[in-house]
Amino acid sequence: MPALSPSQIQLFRHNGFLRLPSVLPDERVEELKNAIWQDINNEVEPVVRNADGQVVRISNAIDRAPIFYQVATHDLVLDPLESLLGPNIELIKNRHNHATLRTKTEKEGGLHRDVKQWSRTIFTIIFYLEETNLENGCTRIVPGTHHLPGTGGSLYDMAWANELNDQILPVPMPKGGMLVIDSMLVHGPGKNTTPDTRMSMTMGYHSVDEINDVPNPKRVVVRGDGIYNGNDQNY
Ligand SMILES: O=C(O)CCC(=O)C(=O)O
Repeated sequence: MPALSPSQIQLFRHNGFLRLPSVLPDERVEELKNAIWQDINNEVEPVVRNADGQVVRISNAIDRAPIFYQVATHDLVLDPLESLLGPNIELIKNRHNHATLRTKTEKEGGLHRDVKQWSRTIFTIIFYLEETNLENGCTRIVPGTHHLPGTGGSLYDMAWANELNDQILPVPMPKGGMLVIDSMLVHGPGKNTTPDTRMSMTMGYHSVDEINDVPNPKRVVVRGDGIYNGNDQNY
């Protein structure tokens, strides 16, 4: 049976986001958090630092401890993704593929998209490793904006975005919860006003490109096959 119902799929396509129906098992979340803390504390490159020099992001997550890849390809992730992307799915190594710590020091994250054009969109999954709410800066989205025109410039630069400030919605999530968004959806993290951390991991996925037969080392087939269906072999 498909992991998502036709109504859930339709809502995702209409609104550009969907809370995945399941929550990751707690022991997987704890294992992942431990691995993230270990690499943050040991400052294992590549990392991103805040203005105080503190490591707040570890990049290239899936080439770190096996738990990163295990969570990114868990059945609770790939089953619903299969409902949205079909049977052949790639994990993208050069967009997202990071774990982030948001603390009181960071400003509210700017609203942005993850890709420039709707014909090249990907699907982003944000894995919440701690509960997120209004106080610790849950993700903010503007529903339906994945249907608005693409951008030629910065992913933060959308000429019409200011008109939509009143339409921003917060999306609180439980620990272990997962939010899938169409990456054209305007979104961004809120401000963490608490003394605690707000830890998350972000991954990007795509259907296998059936008309590309050039192996792409920045993509990993995580479900199904790397099919090729170009017509250059059957004139
Ligand atoms: O954590 C969030 O709320 C947003 C994450 C995000 O936009 C990203 O990782 O690119």
